[in-house]
Order: sequence, then structure tokens, then C-alpha cells
Amino acid sequence: MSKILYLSIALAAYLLPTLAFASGVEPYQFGFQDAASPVAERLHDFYSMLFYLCVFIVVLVAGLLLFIILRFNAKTNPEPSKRTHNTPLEIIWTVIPVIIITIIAVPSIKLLYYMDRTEAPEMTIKVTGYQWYWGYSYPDYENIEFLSYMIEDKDIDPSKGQQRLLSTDNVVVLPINTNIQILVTAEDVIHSLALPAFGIKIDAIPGRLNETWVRITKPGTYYGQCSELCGARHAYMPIEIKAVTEEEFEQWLNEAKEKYALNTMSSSSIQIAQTQ
Ligand SMILES: [Cu+2]
Repeated sequence: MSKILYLSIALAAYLLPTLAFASGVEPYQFGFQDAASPVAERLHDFYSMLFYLCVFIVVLVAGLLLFIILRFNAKTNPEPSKRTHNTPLEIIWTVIPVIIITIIAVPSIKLLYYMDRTEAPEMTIKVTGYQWYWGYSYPDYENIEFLSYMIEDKDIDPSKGQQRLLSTDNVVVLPINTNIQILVTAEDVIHSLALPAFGIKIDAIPGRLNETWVRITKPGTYYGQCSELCGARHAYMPIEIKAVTEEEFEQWLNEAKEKYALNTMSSSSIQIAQTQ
């Protein structure tokens, strides 16, 4: 019996951090979305490391507790020791937690700096949060600018692969294998740009420009949502990103320059609002 229990705990410990489904969002999904950027890969590795460390600590503490219960209960140990100090023991239980914290802190801080910014961005995209939609601009490409709204339930077309609460009318297209600087701000209240597959979650704050970056490793459609309670339609301002090859991106740029030229009205009104 105990062997089966031990085996199932070991199996769960092995499988839990690795359980993840294909990229995107699955019903009843358990575990992370597949990593689609080096940041997300490192975050997942860090998570796994922490998970195994936690398993080690739980096993150690539970084992010690069990040992003490069995070895030092009133029956097996009727004459309790009157000892109040044990210097070697005190050193051990101070040093081991310090080592554990160092094991966590060093890669954690390294990762924090890695996520912060890319040193040599190849392109920039600016994301602005509004109540309740997102605005995107590509300052490197003749200021392509557009707003992106969620597609309402009644208009969702599953034949086009659209997903309820996640698909948007204007999809953000980005090239893969490119260091993309992402500048994030908001116009009205605080929003938060969250893209699990890229390991991104960054606040969009009015009057402040936050920065992060992504290097998308594989083509596909990625979804995100606003992650800061921003009002009545907070749940209805998804982010939809289509990652394509560099050639396809060039092609899209040509189309986008024409398509979003019609948006000059809304773009210029955004600019006016931003300079106010
Ligand atoms: Cu929001």
C-alpha cells in the first residue's frame, strides 16, 4: 500500500510541472500554455525548479515531524530531555534555509533582469489600454495604428477559428524570431497586458510608459487578456496576436498600411488625447 502511495506521489511530482497542452487555450486546461518565447521557457524552468524544491522541503519537514512523533512521544520516550540549546543544530537550521533562499534568489533576480528589456530591439510595438479595448501602434512602420475590439459572441465565426471572449476584430501581427520591444501604457485607468505563452504580464498605467519584450519562437495565434480590474468590461478586452514568418510579416505590413490608413481619424484623436 505505502509503495503505491509513494509511487503515485513521485509520479505526480514528476508530471505536474510538465503537464501542458498545445499552444492556445483548451477547455479545462491544466498547467501552463506551451512557452512561445525564451522568457516563457525560462519562467517554466524556474517554476519547475521551485516546484521540486517545494517537494523536497515538504518531504523533509513531514519526515522530521513523523520521526519526532514516533521517536519522542510519551510512550517511547517517557523521560524527556531537559536540553535547551544545541549549537550545531541551530547552525544547521539557520544555514539550510539561507542556502535554499540563495538557490531561489539568484536565478529569480537573473530572470527578472532578463525579462525587463531586450538590449537590441529589432522593432517596437506600442500597446495602449483603453476602457475596454486595446490600441496598437507600430512606430517603425509609418505609424501603423489601430484599435482592437473583442468580437461579440453573436458574431463569432468558429469556421475562421475564432474563439469566444478571445478573438478580436483587428489582430496584432508580429514576426517570429525578432526581438520586439513592447511599450505599454493606458489612456484612462490601469490595465494589464497579459500574454501567458510569452511570459508577459505588465501593467498599463496612464501617464507612464512600461517596457518589456518578446522574441516569439514559433508561428501561431496567441491570446491574452487584461489582467487588472479596469471596470465593467474588463473581461471583454482580449489580446489576439498572430505570429508569422518575417516574409509574411512584410506582406502584412503592405496590407496594413492601406487597411489602417482609414483609421487616421481615430489614430490622430489618440495622439491628441496622448499629448493632452
Ligand atoms: Cu483593462
